[in-house]
Amino acid sequence: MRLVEPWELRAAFARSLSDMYGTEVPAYTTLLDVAHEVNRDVLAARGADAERLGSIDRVTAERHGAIRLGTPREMAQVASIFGAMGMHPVGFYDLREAATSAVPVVSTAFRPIAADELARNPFRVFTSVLTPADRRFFSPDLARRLDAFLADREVFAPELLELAARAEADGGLVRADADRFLALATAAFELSREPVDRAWYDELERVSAVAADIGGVRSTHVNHLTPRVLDIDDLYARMQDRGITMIDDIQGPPRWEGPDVLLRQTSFRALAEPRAFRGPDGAVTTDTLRVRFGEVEARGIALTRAGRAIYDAAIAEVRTATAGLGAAQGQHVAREIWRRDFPATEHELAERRLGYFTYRAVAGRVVADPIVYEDFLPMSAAGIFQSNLTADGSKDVTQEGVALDADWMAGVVGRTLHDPFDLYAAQSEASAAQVCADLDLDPATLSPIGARR
Ligand code: OOG
Ligand code: NI
Repeated sequence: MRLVEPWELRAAFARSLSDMYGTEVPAYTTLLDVAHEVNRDVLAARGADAERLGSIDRVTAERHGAIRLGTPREMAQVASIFGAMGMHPVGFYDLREAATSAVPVVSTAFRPIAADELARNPFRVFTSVLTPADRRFFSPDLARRLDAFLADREVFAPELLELAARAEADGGLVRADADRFLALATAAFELSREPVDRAWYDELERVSAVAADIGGVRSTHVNHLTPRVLDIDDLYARMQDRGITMIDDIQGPPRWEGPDVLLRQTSFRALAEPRAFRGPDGAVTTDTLRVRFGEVEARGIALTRAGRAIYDAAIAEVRTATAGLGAAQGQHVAREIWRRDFPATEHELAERRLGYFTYRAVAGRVVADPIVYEDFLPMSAAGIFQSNLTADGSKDVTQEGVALDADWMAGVVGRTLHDPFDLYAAQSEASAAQVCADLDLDPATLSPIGARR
């Protein structure tokens, strides 16, 4: 019998999660409508050029989700569930350092890694895990109770994990099992209706709203699902016209006339949603929590390590230079810094080896196509986390933080943790080798002559 393949599971899961989220979070549906309008208008205005960083079919279906888990065990479990969908852990993000508020998590992203898999469906999930051992946030006593609470909960049903293991071993699932797997996987990320223990939630929230969101309840949930848009400034304006309050900034590079690089993101604030709470006397009451929000993003060209170093320095300079300025004036200052530091053409990005490109032969000539950035940015991620917190929480900087790194994360998920730069470089080099073979060129002499001016 034919197996439903990993990419089909991934595409179906992205759709099913999007349908669920749309039913539960109405503002998300508005965001999708507006994103579609913007993409349609950009396509009409710019034609084929609008598809330079991905076909309109890919961009229309494209989403990233974000989830937050409590323990290494839950991380290993989700790695298997995403593994069944052909999504692999890529990159390590330390939000404890990137955020000024108390965000006691470290993260990776699960995503497809091969170019053909990305083209089929690029669904990715930013996945964070709580760090109770970090004394800057948690006292030994609170950490002990938090660990015990988390050890006792079951976020992923045994049947879901069993199907995930089977899918990974066999390279897919028969139709009936695939349907069951998708239903269970979607349900695992719905918001639970189980009453929240008020005292426990509040105690954690005093330390960190993120800690309460993760460790204050017995389940997990997707906290945003992000569509991709071709003009994020236009989307921002249209959302505000519809009366949806957006956060102040678009994170990442400013809007400018040069090539789009990396990632620009913005979001609307988490909405107050009714939730059941259990008080110390056992009585259940209704109150609200703000744990699900909406985000949108525009993607640009992946930068090499050299390009990224320029980006990181520019972003740091922008932050200092624009402190206290309004959003519009801030964008103006940022644009000036970009004009000074970044090449204004794809051609120069390629020639200076600041961006990643693939190469192909067209009529005996080498043509360079940009590689789209498939990952996340720690500063933007921290910004998105922070803009949606109800309170800053507390961080005792006199305490020593616990050292966690990419190797730690690889051990936790029990798999290779891919380095994003290595993935882009390998893709670029493979295409360069191919075009040299096709045109009988010496690879040492290959220059990205085809990149656009
Ligand atoms: C994840 C925030 C990071 C992004 O797009 O940078 C993220 C979270 O809020 O759990 O999704
Ligand atoms: Ni996000």
